[in-house]
Amino acid sequence: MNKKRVFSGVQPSGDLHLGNYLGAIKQWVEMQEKYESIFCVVDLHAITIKQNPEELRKKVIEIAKIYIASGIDPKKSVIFQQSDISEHAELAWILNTVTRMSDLYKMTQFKDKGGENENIGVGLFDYPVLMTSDIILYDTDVVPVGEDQKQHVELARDLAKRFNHQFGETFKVPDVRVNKEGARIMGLDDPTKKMSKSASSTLNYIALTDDPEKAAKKIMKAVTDNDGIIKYEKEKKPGVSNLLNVYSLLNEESIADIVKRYEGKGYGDFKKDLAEIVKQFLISFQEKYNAISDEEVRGILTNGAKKIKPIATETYKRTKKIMGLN
Ligand code: AQP
Repeated sequence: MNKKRVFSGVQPSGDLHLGNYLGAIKQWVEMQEKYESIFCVVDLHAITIKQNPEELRKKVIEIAKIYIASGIDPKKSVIFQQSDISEHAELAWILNTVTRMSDLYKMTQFKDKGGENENIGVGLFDYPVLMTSDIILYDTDVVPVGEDQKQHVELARDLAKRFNHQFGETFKVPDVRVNKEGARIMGLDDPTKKMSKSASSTLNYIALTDDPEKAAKKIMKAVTDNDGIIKYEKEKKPGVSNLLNVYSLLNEESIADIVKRYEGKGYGDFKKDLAEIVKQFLISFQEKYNAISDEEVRGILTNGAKKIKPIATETYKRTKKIMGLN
């Protein structure tokens, strides 16, 4: 039986953080064993906000290195750069013609990123359509993402179905997969909002490229509460619950076991141990990251694009044909 296909990606903008790793990349690593896996560095998405071209070039290499250092094996999975395959943008244009303004106005991420502002870029508004194109271009079965991207994958499902209904069976309708535990890692300085690379303070997140000592200090400074009891209560104790979540995912241990171990102990002990876990995780991650050369990554991206170009070409041809285009 043919393996099911997985597709996902991360934007080469800002610093990749523990939220991106625990919410998305960590599950990709597990899934690559069972699925035919395609992981993209989505640079066309990154340019929906202003980027410095030189920085962007570097960032693409950095993200691909992060994939590999996290455990994505280029022998098992395809890793490629979105702008290497022109069909992403071409199919997005076609999909624009079946997308309604009302579909996109509903997207909470667009609203969060300043949807009310008249001067906001059209690209940011259209971002979910490009994301739909990324996914359905490869006849994707499953899209593993963090909670914040779930709505976009649901739109991809709707657009694929709408297109199929209008023109005839063309696209596979993808399923979304959100990892229950890492779905939403919260900001360390404000645990009521998601950890985000565009946060105003670097105390909000732990970047995968952060100095491990400094990262440990960020854990020590993380916002908690005053009742001094270590337990998981997302609504009442968002800070402690978030730290428990990170602890559990990095140490591969259940939250219940961790809570039991810290019974009667204070936040100081708990944070100190978590700070050490984060530090050790980063040391080991960065060791792998630093062992990969830029040249190697460029080769992997080029090979990845070569490998999957035929799938994209076939889907795009099929789409044009069914619509009466050349
Ligand atoms: N805090 C988070 N918890 C769990 N998963 C998260 N993801 C992002 N933040 C969290 C998941 O990471 C993947 C890649 O995301 P992206 O960088 O392409 O875009 P994003 O979701 O917009 O990430 P950021 O950090 O929040 O960026 P900004 O600040 O620019 O908005 C996705 O699967 C995402 O769900």
